[in-house]
Amino acid sequence: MDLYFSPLACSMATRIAFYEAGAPAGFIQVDTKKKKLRDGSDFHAINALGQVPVLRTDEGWLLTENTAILPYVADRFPAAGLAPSPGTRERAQLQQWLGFISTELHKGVFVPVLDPTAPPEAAEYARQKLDRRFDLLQTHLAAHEYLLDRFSVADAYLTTVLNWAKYCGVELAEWPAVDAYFQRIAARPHVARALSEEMALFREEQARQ
Ligand SMILES: N[C@@H](CCC(=O)N[C@@H](CS)C(=O)NCC(=O)O)C(=O)O
Repeated sequence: MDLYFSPLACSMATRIAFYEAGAPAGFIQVDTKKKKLRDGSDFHAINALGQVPVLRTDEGWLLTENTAILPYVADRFPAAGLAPSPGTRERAQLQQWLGFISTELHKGVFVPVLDPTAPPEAAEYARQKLDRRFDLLQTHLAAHEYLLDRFSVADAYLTTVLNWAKYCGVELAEWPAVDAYFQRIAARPHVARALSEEMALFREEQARQ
């Protein structure tokens, strides 16, 4: 499988899933501003929206959307236990968390707050929504080590999104259980590897720009 990714973007969740699963994977870097791959080819030919992540499966078909890609990768490597079995209550709870992270945090709050082209009113509106959502996380993580009973692809996604807090003035320390969770998950060897590799690629990309 190949992952079209941009350093430190939401696509990092899938890199974490690959590393946690010990899965063989290729990584194709995308400049999401220019919509180009490193070889200069047009990323719109891969995803009409010009967004990462895109997964090219072993059969060659393309899959977009974190909420689809992450369970797909987990299901392809079941021994890693990155997602509960389909049809179970726990699997429904995984989908619930993925939906929450994707819509309520990633797109609903962090994208407008981080996007330099967002009107200040849009960023402010989104920022106002953050506290209630982080309060929900705080309550859950004060009582749970992971989002589910064990590490799952939802933790890979949430950690990827929480990693953006420092770039937009969100003080994780205001939610101590969320902060402790982020530190704990970020210290997992496979997560730490993904974070440090993508940070290096992010810095390289910044230098090129
Ligand atoms: N609906 C997509 C959104 C993915 C997304 O927002 N990707 C961002 C990076 S975190 C991106 O590629 N942004 C570039 C753009 O929107 O032009 C998903 O959930 O997978």
